[in-house]
Amino acid sequence: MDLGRGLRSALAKITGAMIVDEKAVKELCKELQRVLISNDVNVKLVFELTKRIESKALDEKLLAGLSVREHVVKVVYDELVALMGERYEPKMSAHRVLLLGLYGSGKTTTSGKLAAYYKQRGLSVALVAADVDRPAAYEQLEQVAKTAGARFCGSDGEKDVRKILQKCLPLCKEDVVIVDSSGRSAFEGELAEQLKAINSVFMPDEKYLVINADIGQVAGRQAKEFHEAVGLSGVIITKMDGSGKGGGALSTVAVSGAKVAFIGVGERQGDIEVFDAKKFVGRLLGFPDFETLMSRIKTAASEAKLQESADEKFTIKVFYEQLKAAKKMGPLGGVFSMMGMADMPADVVKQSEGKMKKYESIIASMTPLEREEALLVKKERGRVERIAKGAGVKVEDVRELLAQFEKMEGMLNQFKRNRGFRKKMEKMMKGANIDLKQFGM
Ligand SMILES: Nc1nc2c(ncn2[C@@H]2O[C@H](COP(=O)(O)OP(=O)(O)OP(=O)(O)O)[C@@H](O)[C@H]2O)c(=O)[nH]1
Ligand SMILES: [Mg+2]
Repeated sequence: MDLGRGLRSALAKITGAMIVDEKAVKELCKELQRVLISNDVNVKLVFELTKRIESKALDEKLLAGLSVREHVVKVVYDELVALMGERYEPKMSAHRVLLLGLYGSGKTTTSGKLAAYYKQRGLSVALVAADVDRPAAYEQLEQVAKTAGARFCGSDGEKDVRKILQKCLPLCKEDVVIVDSSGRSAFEGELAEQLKAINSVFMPDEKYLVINADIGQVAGRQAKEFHEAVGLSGVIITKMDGSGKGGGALSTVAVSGAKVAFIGVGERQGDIEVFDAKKFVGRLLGFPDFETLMSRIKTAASEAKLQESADEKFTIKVFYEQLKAAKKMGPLGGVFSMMGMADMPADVVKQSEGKMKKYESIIASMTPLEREEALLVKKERGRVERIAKGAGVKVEDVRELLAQFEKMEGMLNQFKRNRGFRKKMEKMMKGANIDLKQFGM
């Protein structure tokens, strides 16, 4: 399973759990272990992480205003952020960049991406072709430079990297000078010699190792190897868009001591991001940052009076209101259970704006009684036809709305049953002198 989806479904278990107690936290940790390990995160790291989550979730004092559920989500979020590293600050003044790495890792593509990145921020850029081994590397970089609007310099056919640099450095007066270097199938002596030669003539301020996310955990070892040989200032992980192993690559690089500087998220020149663990984890979990999540949950809850609706009679009208609220929350629509109510099924929330308008006119064509009793409409075909006609939609549209309503009603009933169960639990806990409130419930 994809890392983000796996993490979201693990967390949904806790936000949707009846009781957030030790057992629920342990189950969450097991689920996190499964998801992270299957995404190639190092087993030892994963166990350390879940051990910390368990102890923090259960022992740490709650922050003001957070329920136990929110506290646990926050602990998980903080620990994942710590696992993935930190935020990188790229230099925004004149500097020299060397890109290095194995075959096909994305060095040449990344040269163009960085060029575009700095150009967009007002710095002039030159690209220097110092890959002396790959056939046509010169032409490839020339093309890349053209696309990015950067100066290009190289010496076609020249095999000595020193000579290339001695020719190009005096010519390249741009703010940012980026050197693209040769790849190898594995790190070895000849490549090290070449990189050392570039190092001594070019004297780069930044040495970025370019790594393909596909290699997963091996990324950490590779970063260490290259660092020991030539010294790195950061790592760029490419192909984060297509790999299920990105989490593994990021986390092992973070513990190897190297910093993740940028991530590549596609083949085009714009597909590069400065690495920011918070943003990255936030996106995996489906929200931009934790504070935003909390505040949006709270506003949405009060706006739509969602809290009460779990006990109210569930009618087509209430359904429509909730659907609107869920759509408004966007990717947060799946965290209703955090507020003590049933999540709306994802496929129900996915209605297009056009559909929403149709639903609205369907509801407007219903009699007040029909709005209260959906069953009436369902049972009598005549009503469905009348409503469809009145709303100017097809009979199927009305049926679809009814089907969606029923789906949500089913979820809600299940949720309510759980709540009934919770009441029973409360009674039992009372007998044992345990107050659920101490768990924020
Ligand atoms: N999807 C995706 N593809 C990428 C990304 N970065 C690079 N690629 C692709 O990966 C392939 C190899 O990229 P290059 O930039 O040529 O790699 P290189 O490290 O210069 O390779 P050598 O010069 O052979 O050592 C190309 O097809 C790129 O389009 C990325 O972030 N996402
Ligand atoms: Mg290349």
